[in-house]
Amino acid sequence: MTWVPLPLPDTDLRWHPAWLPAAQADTLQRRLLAEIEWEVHRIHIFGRLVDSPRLSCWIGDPGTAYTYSGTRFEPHPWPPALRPLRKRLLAQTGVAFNSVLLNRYRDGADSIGWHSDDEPALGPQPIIASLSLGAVRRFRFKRRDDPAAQLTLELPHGSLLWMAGDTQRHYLHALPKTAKPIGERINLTFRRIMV
Ligand SMILES: O=C(O)CCC(=O)C(=O)O
Ligand SMILES: [Mn+2]
Repeated sequence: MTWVPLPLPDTDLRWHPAWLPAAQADTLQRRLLAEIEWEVHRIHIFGRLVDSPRLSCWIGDPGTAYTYSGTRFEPHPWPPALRPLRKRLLAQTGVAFNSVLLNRYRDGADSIGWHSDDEPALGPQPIIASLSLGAVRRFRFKRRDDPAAQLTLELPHGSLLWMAGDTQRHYLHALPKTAKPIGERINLTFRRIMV
């Protein structure tokens, strides 16, 4: 598979703007909307427990409980719609992802704030494969020790973004709110929890 490298110093960042053909991406989005038990995750922000501004579901193999933003999530089992994707990722990248966080942004008011996916359970150099479905949203990186060092991407339906190496160590990322009238988007971040 041919990745397009993304030019951000001290990262291993690449993407595939059309990893899933549009028809497959449509079907997958429809199935996930219907089959996933979408939940509002309660997370800690600045010491307060709040509803996150999106819907989510943590899925994984037994033993892949995930703690982020101070809350622990037990994994839901893999739904049939996701099993072939996980196999395809293994075949194409050699990485045996054992979990995936699904986020559903119902409209432009849903978002995810600046963070990095650097939980200890992901190891020192987390490998994350991020699949986007639905409305195109802006995804931003900024360097921790130099906030002027930034990269902005528009993540289209069916695109796959690869974050590895020291990406999480040096950079934060976010999906900001938008005032544009915009439809639903689902994002899947495949991860490997060290069990
Ligand atoms: O929705 C996205 O593209 C990113 C989601 C994200 O950063 C996360 O789940 O940690
Ligand atoms: Mn993230």
